[in-house]
Amino acid sequence: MRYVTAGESHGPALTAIVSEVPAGLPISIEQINADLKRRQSGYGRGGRQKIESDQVVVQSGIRFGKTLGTPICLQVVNRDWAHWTRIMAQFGDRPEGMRREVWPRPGHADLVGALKNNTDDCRDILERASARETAARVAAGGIAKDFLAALGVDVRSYVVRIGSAAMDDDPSQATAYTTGQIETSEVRCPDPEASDCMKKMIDVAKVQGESLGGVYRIVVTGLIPGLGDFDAGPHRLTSQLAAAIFSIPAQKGLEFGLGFEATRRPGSQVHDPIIQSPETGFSRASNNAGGLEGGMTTGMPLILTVGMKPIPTLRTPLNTVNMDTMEVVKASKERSDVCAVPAAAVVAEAEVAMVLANAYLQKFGCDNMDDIKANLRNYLDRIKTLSK
Ligand code: EPS
Repeated sequence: MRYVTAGESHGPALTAIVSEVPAGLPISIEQINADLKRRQSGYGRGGRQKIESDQVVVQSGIRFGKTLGTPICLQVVNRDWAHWTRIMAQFGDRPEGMRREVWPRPGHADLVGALKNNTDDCRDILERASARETAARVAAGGIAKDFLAALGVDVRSYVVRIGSAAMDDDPSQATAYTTGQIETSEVRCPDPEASDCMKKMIDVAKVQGESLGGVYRIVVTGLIPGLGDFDAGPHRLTSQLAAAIFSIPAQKGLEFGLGFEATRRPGSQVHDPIIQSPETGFSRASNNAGGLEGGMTTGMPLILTVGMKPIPTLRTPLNTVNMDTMEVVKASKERSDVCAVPAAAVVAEAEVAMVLANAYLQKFGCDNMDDIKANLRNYLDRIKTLSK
């Protein structure tokens, strides 16, 4: 399963084409739209989210609620396009006197993108570098999530920290929280007290013209052992998950399971003892590894902890250099969010789901859901005892 997205932040629409999807997979458009809404929500979002109300339009690949095994084209309309038809016009000459963006924001793609692509207007860069594109990823990831759900796999996320406001939590507790606890919080944090602190922190940052980053966890349950491979670097699920997380703008850190804490402990307090029973087959007595050993899933929950940097657009901007005059000036003040950590976690769910869906398809075939499920059952029976 692969996806490609197209679309600028203030263009007519975002598009995702998801290909190599097996036939016969039930698709929940309601679930995809619910995820798009979750991505738009979260305390600390800016004015743009009041304009948009993201809903997916399916252009191909689905019939009577199930996939056809053909490319699925998904579209999310940009309502804001109505205000940008002149600035983002696809054809015609640039209108006389139209402002160019020549005040690149530190931390954003503006400057390096402009140097690289040889443009004197950072808008040519920032329109695509904008995190608006992640709406298309969430739509695409919805297909992967439906595929995983059909195989009994659940992907969720919650926020651990925003700025310096954190909940008291460690990765071993990551499976303890219910969807209700997470999603009723405006910052998607299951601890109500910590949620309030995070919201206060966002309020202060907003007044100061600041932005905030934070930390969130991705938790995947229902996985089988043996997804991914140990035979080559690119086949390791660990490297694929890391690439997927770092493909999301502003994600700067990633820990698996116990993460960096494992580097402080001796081996006996890090590795998870192996256990076995006729009912459950092989398992682990603990899950410090976060569900991965040797680049493969162990069958224990997959636990990723991700760090996001603060958004680069500041209402109290940092110094930059005017690209026309080379004078020191303040960076441009694009309308922006104060904090998008709760939203980034939803995007990461989609990215992780796409990696895991691919790992299942690689292992069990990819034509249709019935064959995949039969292959999966056969595999699970075999690995319970390892007898041939
Ligand atoms: C973004 C700037 C803001 C954000 C945007 C990412 O958009 P605008 O310039 O239209 O105010 O709201 O994110 C989204 C639109 C979104 O849907 O996530 C940026 O510069 O990266």
